[in-house]
Amino acid sequence: MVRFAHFSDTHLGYRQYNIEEREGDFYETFHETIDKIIKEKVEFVIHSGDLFEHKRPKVEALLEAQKGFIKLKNNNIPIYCVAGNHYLTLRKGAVLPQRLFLDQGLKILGGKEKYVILKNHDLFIGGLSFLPRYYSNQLKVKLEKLSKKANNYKNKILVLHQGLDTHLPYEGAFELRLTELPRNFNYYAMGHVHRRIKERYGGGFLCYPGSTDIWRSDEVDDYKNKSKGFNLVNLDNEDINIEWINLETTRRFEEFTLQTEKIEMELEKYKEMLAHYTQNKLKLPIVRMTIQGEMKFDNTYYANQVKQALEDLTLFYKLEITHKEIKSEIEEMKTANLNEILAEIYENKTELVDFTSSLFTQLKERNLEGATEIAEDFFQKRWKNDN
Ligand SMILES: [Mn+2]
Repeated sequence: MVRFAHFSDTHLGYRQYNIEEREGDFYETFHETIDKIIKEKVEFVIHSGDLFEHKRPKVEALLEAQKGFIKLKNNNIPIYCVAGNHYLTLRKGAVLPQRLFLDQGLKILGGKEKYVILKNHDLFIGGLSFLPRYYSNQLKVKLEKLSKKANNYKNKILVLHQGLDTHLPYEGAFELRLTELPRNFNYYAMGHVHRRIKERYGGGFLCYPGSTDIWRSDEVDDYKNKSKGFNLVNLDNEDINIEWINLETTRRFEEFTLQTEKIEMELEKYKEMLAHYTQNKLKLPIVRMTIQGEMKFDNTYYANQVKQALEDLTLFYKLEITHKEIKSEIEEMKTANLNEILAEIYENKTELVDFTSSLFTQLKERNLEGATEIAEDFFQKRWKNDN
């Protein structure tokens, strides 16, 4: 029986809404995770990518990571990690920031070395760095190789930072179909999707532990249902026990709706609801407030009312004023996924679809180097350089 912890998508250095406290929150949940992992007396830890928010992390983020890894090292807990999409770069000579922590027991999988073997447990841990959809054929070849190697061992773990079609269907952002994953592993330690997912696959379980903090507001629902945290895994071939460990330091997000007709009454109600944060000395929450209904006054009037009520009771609040008519128009708009649109434009020429969608994803993440690499690679493959 081997016992380990699995976490992911810590995004150290991320400063949500450009608020200093939100950057601090991500450090705090990271440290809570590390401290809880140490208490659980695991043999090793897996981190499935997006350790940092930026490809060139700020010094504060590097220092917090270092503190965490030193704690693990002092407890003799090695950490195995892969690189996520936040630092994709395939260029020769590109250096991952994780390399700073090699002396603290961190091991990078997916670079030169793609697996480690823990002989005492007859255990194979294989991992690959994130690859955009454009390279999905390469990804499949690499997976195939790892899968073959893993077959010589009783316990097999695969570490990936990729989106699967079954979990990122709408964004069209997946790089791999679930059915393309080799089936012989016992634990699939996944990163990239920020929701908490645990499902049966192949010879065991496929798990996204999700991010350790709320990175984007569309994670709030999942957080409310399942909390943020990490996985504690006991593994003995196909006998697997996975426990979800929840974090307590995650700052709360609240979502409120206001009807303009009853604005004063409703604001009073929300003020009362929010008062318990201060009373119990909890971190002040982040509130998303939607105002609906007939607008007797202009937006500034409503904005001021909300400001007076929420300013002191929240760390930050976001106000959205929706007019009924606009809302119904939006509801009628058809949802479309990027790859479906591209498939239509390019008449299903997969190579072009994958190229454009990978480029789009990289640019959306402001990863110019990643986009450049994909573009250069694409043109080199298709056309000979004539100069
Ligand atoms: Mn992420």
